[in-house]
Amino acid sequence: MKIIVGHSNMDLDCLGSMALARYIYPDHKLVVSRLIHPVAKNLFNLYQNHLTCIYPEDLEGTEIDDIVIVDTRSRKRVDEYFRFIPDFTGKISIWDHHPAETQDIEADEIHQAAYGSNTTLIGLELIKRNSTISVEDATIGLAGIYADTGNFTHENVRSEDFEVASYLLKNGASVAMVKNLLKVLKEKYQITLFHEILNRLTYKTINGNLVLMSYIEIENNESGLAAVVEKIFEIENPDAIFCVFHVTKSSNTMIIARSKLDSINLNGILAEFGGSGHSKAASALVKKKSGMMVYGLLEEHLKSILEHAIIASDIMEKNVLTVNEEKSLIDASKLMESKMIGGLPVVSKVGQLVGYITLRDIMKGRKNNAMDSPVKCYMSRNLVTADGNTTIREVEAILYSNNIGHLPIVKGKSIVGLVTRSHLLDFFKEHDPEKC
Ligand SMILES: [Mn+2]
Repeated sequence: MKIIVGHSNMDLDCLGSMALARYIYPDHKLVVSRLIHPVAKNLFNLYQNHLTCIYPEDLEGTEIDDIVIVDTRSRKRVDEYFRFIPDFTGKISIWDHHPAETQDIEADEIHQAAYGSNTTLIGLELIKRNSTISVEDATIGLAGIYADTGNFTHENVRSEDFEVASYLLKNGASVAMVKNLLKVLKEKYQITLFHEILNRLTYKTINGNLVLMSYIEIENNESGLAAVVEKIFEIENPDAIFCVFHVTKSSNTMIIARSKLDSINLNGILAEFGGSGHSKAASALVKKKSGMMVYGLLEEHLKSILEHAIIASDIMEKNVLTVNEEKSLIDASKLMESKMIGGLPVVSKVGQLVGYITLRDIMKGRKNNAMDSPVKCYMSRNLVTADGNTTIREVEAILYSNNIGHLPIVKGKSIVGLVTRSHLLDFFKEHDPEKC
């Protein structure tokens, strides 16, 4: 017998890959994991008859001579199948979009590319072969691409993901169905937990970073907790979130964390608790300790390890051009023209910040034929300012809520810098590309 397998805890991309792989390997049987990730449960329930699959136990005592592995190449993640065929010596082909690692399975054939989804990798082969596929498989495949690329918004997305999505649409994939299958919080307990965490969320500013933390006790270790944390992270949009779950039955404690800043590297932070993952998504399992204690330790650890958030004085323009309040509008307008700027902070003769004058204010003076008037007659005096320690997040909020494009940074009554919208955009381009 020849078989196709994906990784344990099958997700949508894994199922999408398996559904499409059957067109490359029509003589192979699909073997599905006994573990299905909560995000893929609905899809699997809906399509399991269509997929005509067998289970790992069915492999026991069967002669297998060819295995195709999709969406993984890690031995650990396919152990569930190989356990039943310990003497397997046949051919192994791999289709995987994950990066290679040292403990990977040795295969006779490896198809790899870092596309956003693994379904894309297999879909491209079908495009090459000019294959026509069923509406059901097209929908399953499309769900896989949407899921692994975060609806085409994750940084991993490639043009090929769009190309295969387009191919699947041409083959009749239903976007309405995909939308329905992609609902993140499917289980009732996930929704309950979602509300519970929201209710107990604490907002902390740790070294200038906005960090959300929550502590919850749950009876059993349910799967799908990470999806709940992610949903809250998406809605609240802090710099990082740390949810601590204490499982009363096993008295183990789980920390699930997400971050959006390069400066908050979760992999490093959770290493202290034996955790691992990526820099922006990681988790840890702490055994046999009081949950509240773990929570307390985590908070202390964050205080000591989190880098200071970037503040206004880090990104502000320090050599701020100003104009004296006694200067004429004509002088101010010449100065702005020569520097190609639209506004200037205005200072008194002792150097205190007293107002801001823009080209628009000067236009008013021109209309009134008053270009010789001093700047102080036309400048705006209601100034919004901030001090140098204001975090970037706060600066952004100030600019947007006051609908202004420049924020003078002051020390006492003196201007020490200026942050403009373009400074902020430059900063985001480098640190938080999602915002651009
Ligand atoms: Mn995948």
